[in-house]
Amino acid sequence: MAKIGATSAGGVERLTLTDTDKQARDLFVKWLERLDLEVRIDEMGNIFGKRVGKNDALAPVMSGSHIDSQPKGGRFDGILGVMGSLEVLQTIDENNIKTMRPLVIVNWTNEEGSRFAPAMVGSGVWASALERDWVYSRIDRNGYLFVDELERIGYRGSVPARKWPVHAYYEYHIEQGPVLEREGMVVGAPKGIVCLHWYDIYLRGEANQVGPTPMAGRHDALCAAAEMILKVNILPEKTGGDLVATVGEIQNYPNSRNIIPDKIHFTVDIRSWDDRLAQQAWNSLRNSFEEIADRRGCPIRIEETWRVAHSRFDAQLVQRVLDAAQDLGYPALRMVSGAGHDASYMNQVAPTAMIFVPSIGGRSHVEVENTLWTDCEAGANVLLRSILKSAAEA
Ligand code: HGY
Ligand code: MN
Ligand code: MN
Repeated sequence: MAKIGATSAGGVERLTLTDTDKQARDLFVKWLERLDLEVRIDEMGNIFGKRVGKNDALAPVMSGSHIDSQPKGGRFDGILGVMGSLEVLQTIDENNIKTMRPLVIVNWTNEEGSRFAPAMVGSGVWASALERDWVYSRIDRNGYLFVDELERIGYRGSVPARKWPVHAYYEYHIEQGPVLEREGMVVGAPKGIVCLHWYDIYLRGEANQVGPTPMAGRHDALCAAAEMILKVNILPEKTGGDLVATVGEIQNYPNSRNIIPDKIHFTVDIRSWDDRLAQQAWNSLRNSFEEIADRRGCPIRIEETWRVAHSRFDAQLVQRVLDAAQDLGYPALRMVSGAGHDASYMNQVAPTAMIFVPSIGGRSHVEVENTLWTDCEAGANVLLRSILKSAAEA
């Protein structure tokens, strides 16, 4: 899989709905068919592979994650959970195990939200948390429409992207942070995922020639943005708690060294386990943005693009992950996920838990993202055990 979209520095670039996403999807579907799974693709391009159970009328146990990546992303984020689930199904097959409940593996469309915002739209529409046609209408920075790109790569399925009963959902994923490595743990069992708030900020200034235009009276949109971006960065220090706040993306127009910038777009990402804290933080940020915009004569437009409340996973399933790790002799830690995952939405419609393995150096969303193969194997073993336990439940 890592050959598809491979970058020169050892990472991958498989932006959602691009040709590399398509190539990876096609390979994934081939592997599903090789396992004689019943393959379904829904209208969001989510790919499901189903293995029948002895009592096929029972709600299935589902497991999966995402194939798409960040630009210059890592070889493990998302794909580890897809390949881990595939490995579990292959292992069950090789051992001629017939589970009571059917098993379903899934690849969710556009978990990353980098090319088309927001993130997790495949699982979000399936879980009825996001509206399909709104997602279809999203546009990337080159003006491409989500639905056109989904059509173009041939993954706009006919099956409605609408939830059906799921007995348990497991998502296997790298931690993407420093905790497991620092604590010397092999497996992480997140108790849940923080809330995620995404905002888009648009500023208008007044373009002019940089030479003759006096400093006084300028409406420099990039300076207004710079002041706002520093406010975002110092916010967590002021609020305290586990809040994180980041500006990751910015477009400056016309971006010419000798024109005063007059159009800016930048993004704000705020996260916390405490939804109230995140909301308060945003309220105070929005007030300071408006004051800066006013003082600098740069009108502001704010889009509240996306919000997902913090998700507390099913305590019994989280304990099952910890027990499986313990049975297998892997040191395990209960923790919180600072990264968003499709499990946030799945948790709204089915009992959900995740399995983490360490990220070397705590790095992720970078080409040097890496995890020991022995840790990958440990996580897959815990996933296998957890799935088999849930699949045997009446
Ligand atoms: O934003 C996230 O945490 C995830 O990569 N979508
Ligand atoms: Mn991910
Ligand atoms: Mn990611």
